Amino acid sequence: MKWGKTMTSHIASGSLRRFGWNDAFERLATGQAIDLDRVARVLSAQRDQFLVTDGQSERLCTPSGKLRHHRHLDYPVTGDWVLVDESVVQRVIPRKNTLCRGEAGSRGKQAGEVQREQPIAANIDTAFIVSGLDRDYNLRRIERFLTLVYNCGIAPVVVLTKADLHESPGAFLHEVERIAFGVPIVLTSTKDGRGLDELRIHLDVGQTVAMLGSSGAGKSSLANMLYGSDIRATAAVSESVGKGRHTTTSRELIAMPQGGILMDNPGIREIAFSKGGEGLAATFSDIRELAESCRFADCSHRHEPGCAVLRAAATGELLPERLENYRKMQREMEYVQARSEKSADCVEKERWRDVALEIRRMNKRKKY
Ligand SMILES: Nc1nc2c(ncn2[C@@H]2O[C@H](COP(=O)(O)OP(=O)(O)O)[C@@H](O)[C@H]2O)c(=O)[nH]1
Ligand SMILES: [Mg+2]
Ligand SMILES: [Zn+2]
Repeated sequence: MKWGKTMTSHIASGSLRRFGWNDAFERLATGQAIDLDRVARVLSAQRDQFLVTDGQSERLCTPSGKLRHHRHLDYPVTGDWVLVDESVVQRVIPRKNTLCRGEAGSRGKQAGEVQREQPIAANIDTAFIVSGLDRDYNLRRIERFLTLVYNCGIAPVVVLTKADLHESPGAFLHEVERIAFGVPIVLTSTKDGRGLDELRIHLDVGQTVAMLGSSGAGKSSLANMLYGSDIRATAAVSESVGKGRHTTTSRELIAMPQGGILMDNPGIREIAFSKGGEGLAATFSDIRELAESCRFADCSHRHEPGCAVLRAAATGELLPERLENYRKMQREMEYVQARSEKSADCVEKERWRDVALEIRRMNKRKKY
């Protein structure tokens, strides 16, 4: 145990690695003269309380006053590496990537007031886009998740669960292959264990995998199968023991026997687009390729003459639903982009207001 006590940084680094610490973070820490004894990873985050681990033991921490009062600073989220003193989280170590929450229905609600992207999880290597081969199955939703995941700089894997419900689930696999170019697609079933070995590859030592998908997709069942015992309450369990057994809010990061770290995060299904990502281009590489043959370089593929994308949609080469989904996300991203420019402007104004106050204070002091 190293809380409060000191430990050689070599040992500290070793324990942290069990939770995904790696050379890149270590270089960063060394560059910022961060004492590894104070580093911990956030297993779950509530408003004023964080469950963190140093790789050896867990503890509950509170945010420092500085974190609490300066909302422009990174506020800890699940998956973050943080600096801890006693039981107080001092700050977040720069993130590799971030998943952000969308503000559902907030478009246009707050006229004038701009909300910023709200991070919900950080430092993720791979995302399992979990989709049940039941009513949950929806190609457009998979496209959406792919775009979101690419946008955040995370590698996607499409996981099609409940394969046991079908005679020949391979047909679904082929259908998804046509919208997820070059993405690993895995058919799984917790009834017969198929596909689990393919998933385990991604849970290699130091790798953090987040499971995204609708409620009921089979994420917790998958976590249990991969772990080898029931560590997550599934819908089946909740039903059998009745209400009041919702462990989904407790620990969101699980150190897996394979050496990797799995994030079963219920809130994650609300993720929204962040600005400036390459998600659309990566997910819709077919549209991007078609666009190269459009007459105009800045073709919006909506009404222009000589548009190769519209032509492909008309001939059926490109599915109209796919094009529609692309446009929908394009509009959302344009909105996010515009909003973030606006919010940068607000932040700048805020900063200047602070500077102006400071100057006024200094001038006052000078008078006496
Ligand atoms: N037939 C079948 N049912 C499954 C499979 N995986 C999960 N389920 C069921 O799907 C429901 C939702 O599973 P759960 O893991 O709680 O989903 P979560 O909300 O994504 O965590 C439960 O009733 C599970 O028993 C599977 O591979 N095959
Ligand atoms: Mg669950
Ligand atoms: Zn075009």
